[in-house]
Amino acid sequence: MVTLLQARKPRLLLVNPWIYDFAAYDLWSQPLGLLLIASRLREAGAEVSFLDCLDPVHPGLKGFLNQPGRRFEEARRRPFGQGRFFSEIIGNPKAVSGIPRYYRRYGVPPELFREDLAQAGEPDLVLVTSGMTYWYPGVTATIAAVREVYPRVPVILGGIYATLLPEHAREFSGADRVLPGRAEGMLFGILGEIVGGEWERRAGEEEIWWSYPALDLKRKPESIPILTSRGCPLRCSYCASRILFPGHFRRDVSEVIAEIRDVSRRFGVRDVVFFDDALLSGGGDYLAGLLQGVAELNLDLRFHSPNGINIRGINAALARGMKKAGFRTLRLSLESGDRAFQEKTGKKVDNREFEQAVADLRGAGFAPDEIGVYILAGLPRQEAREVLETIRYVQGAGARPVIAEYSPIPGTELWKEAVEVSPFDISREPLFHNNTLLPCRWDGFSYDDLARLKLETKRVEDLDG
Ligand code: B12
Ligand code: SF4
Repeated sequence: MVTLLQARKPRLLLVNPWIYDFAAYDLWSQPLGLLLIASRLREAGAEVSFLDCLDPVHPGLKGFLNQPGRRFEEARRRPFGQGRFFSEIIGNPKAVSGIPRYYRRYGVPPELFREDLAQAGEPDLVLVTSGMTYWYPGVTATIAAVREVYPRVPVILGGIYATLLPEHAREFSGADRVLPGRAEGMLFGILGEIVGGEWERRAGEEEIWWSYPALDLKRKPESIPILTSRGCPLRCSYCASRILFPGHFRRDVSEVIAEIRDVSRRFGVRDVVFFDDALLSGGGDYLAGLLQGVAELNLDLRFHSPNGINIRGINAALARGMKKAGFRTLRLSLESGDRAFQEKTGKKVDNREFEQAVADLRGAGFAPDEIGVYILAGLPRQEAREVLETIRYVQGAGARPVIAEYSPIPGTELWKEAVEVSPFDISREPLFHNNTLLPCRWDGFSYDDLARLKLETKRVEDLDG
């Protein structure tokens, strides 16, 4: 436990930055890392405030829609806590000026953010988080807006972009300090340096922060983000998990059940969303126990795993438990039905295991359309034909293919090959990591191929077979 040993509480402002992208949909999006930090800082004695540039339910948004000369799109919320962000079309950055898609700022208009900043009052320090590497222009713009209002206040940047590309972030984000890695174990030391005060930390504790994220800082929590684990024991060649969180740690199941109970009662929300890298690694018993424990609470919840889950962990008992508990969004991580692909990228699943998992889920009562299966498209030297075969294979197995376009990630095993084959200069410009661009496109897998493959996934006639 960290405690602040001084009378005056430092005032810390935490900011979730804008997303700048061609497309961004709010699939239960949460700045979970930042909300965990907020909770820890408060427990330690700091005064914490939070501004969410992405806030889709900001009351000030209504006044903006019909402004002449600006092209806004309204936020739309959907019943399960996801939906469309508010956005504005802005010009494409130079590097992607040739891409015939509208580039947008997702989140509140800058005027509104600056007003909110001014109202929040001058803090001692601003902490900004970051997501995808190719969202960095949103981070830079957010920090610039903070500087306009509070030119003398130091800004620290952390999060996924800051961890995967710390040097780039140091050069381009405008932050005073870029702190790669998890906040655990380093944030309090840095706070001592910047805002002063003695932050006492007892050695050996808090290797991982499992506190409840400070959802009360959000205007309207619409879902419950849950982490049952951090990291992943596997090493798929396209994935950054081991860079972002080396090792694999799981929480005590009773703690997670208590968190779901407390948060759902406190905020009156029913949608539980798993944010784990690898929810089912180590098998399905953990999730089966969790769902059983939650079912006994009679809370009438809905469960979602928009991040794919490890197919190997699914068995008939877990499938029945998932159905009974109210699993609504289910995504299995197959990635490809091609055996060579499975061997080459990390062997996280094979086709026999996939077919068994789908049979178990169907046996438990999930309809084919409810079993979404991620298929990775656009890996270096991957042929469109292979993705088409996987689409047909998934449909034939009685599930629904969902294409996930590959985003090359620095530091991963596949990165070097991606740099070699990409027609874009991905090692110099993170904007080219954007999956919308199909960064590793080539003659054997073009943008048109991708469009055709997406249409193929919509074919439903095979599904009820
Ligand atoms: C859950 C998840 C999702 C969810 C929701 C994401 C969200 N934020 O709302 C869903 C399923 C929607 C999703 C979608 C996608 N995702 Co995703 N996702 C993740 C995942 C598994 C976990 C993120 C998370 O919340 N972790 C838990 C929190 C607690 O960790 P954290 O935010 O990193 O915070 C810690 C530290 O970073 C640090 N920290 C954080 N902020 C700050 C601030 C300061 C000041 C400091 C000091 C420290 C600090 O301390 C925190 C506590 O330890 C990550 C993998 C990962 N391990 O991060 C991939 C990941 C971020 N996703 C990735 C990708 C590619 C995608 C997709 C493009 C996939 C696709 N092809 O469709 C889409 C795009 C989404 C979109 N366009 O909107 C990539 C990123 C690629 C990139 N180039 O940057 C990752 C890294 C996975 C991978 N492949 O390796 N994703
Ligand atoms: S199983 Fe999932 S989280 Fe683990 S390394 Fe593979 S892709 Fe990453």
